[in-house]
Amino acid sequence: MTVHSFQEHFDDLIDREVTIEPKDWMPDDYRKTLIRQISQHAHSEIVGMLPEGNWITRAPSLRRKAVLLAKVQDEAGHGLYLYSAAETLGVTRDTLYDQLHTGKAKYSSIFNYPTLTWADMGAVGWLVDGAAIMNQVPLCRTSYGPYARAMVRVCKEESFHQRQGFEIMLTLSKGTEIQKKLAQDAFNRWWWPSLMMFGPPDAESPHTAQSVRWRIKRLTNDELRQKFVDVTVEQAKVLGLTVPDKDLKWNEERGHFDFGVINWDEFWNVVKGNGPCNKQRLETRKKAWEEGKWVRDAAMAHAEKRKARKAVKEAA
Ligand code: FAQ
Repeated sequence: MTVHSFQEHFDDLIDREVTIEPKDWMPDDYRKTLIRQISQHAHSEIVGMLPEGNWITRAPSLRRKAVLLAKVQDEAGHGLYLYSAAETLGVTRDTLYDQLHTGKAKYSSIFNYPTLTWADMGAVGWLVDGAAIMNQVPLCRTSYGPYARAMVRVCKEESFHQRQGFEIMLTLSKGTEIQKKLAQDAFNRWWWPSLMMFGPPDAESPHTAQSVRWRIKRLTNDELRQKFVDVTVEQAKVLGLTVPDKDLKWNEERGHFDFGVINWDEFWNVVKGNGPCNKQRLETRKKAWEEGKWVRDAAMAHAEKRKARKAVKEAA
């Protein structure tokens, strides 16, 4: 087969919606794009454990603590599925961690904001996990098999995460005046950064057009953002909370909500490392990596011993 016919075969699989598997031929740029997106996604999951991990010891009841702990552990699991999916493309996990720790790799802007009150646990679950699901459900049909399959399980768990966040917001918004104020304050702080999670506007997104052609992305950044706004505004009504956007208005003609202008300077500033918590998040990840070295070394030594014992047994 010539490179040309490999390319034709690949294009045909994409057109027929047949997933691309690790051993299939794929264009270099398709591989690179997947490694970039899947690894950024994996980093987001494990850095994303930090803002909520911050509240595990301060959860207001044993039930809330158990639920939050389970949710944060799920995010670690999501990171692991995603790192494994990235490894099937020929990159090592050590390389990916190194890119995260040296600041070369991106992770979602949203995790560089602080979680100031318990209500933030509600807002993060409701809005951040809500935005994550909106983006990830279409990724269950992404063209790369291992990524699509990882997303199926991730989405089931994200759905529980979103509901637990919404339930915290519902409890607070039906509580005392102070609790309602806390819920509204958390909503005010997390709304705009959640809209930024979907990435820059399509017109300024360098990767969207090609990723849509390769069926890596099934919907564009703006399409997903609009779907999120339409769904979440209705949920805010159920909570009795006010969307912090004076320009928000139902547009009969479009059949969607119009919303205000997103502060893209803030977004790029956070992406470039200058958000409120970027430095703290990276330091925490690096410290966890360094302090976990003895665990990795012990696991390797144990594996070596088992291998040696097995070899002796087989030789006998
Ligand atoms: N933050 O051309 P595009 C979660 C970068 S998981 C930082 O539009 P693309 C679960 C982008 O990488 C959240 N950087 O790029 C959870 C690119 O930079 P590069 C993560 C961003 O890839 C919940 C440049 O801007 N989810 O929350 C962001 O086509 C609670 C140009 O952008 C995923 O990763 C951003 N928000 O579209 C965990 C989903 N947006 O690489 C814990 C999978 C864009 O050229 C607690 N990823 N950039 O240097 C995707 O769907 C896509 O990669 C997008 C970006 C939509 C994020």
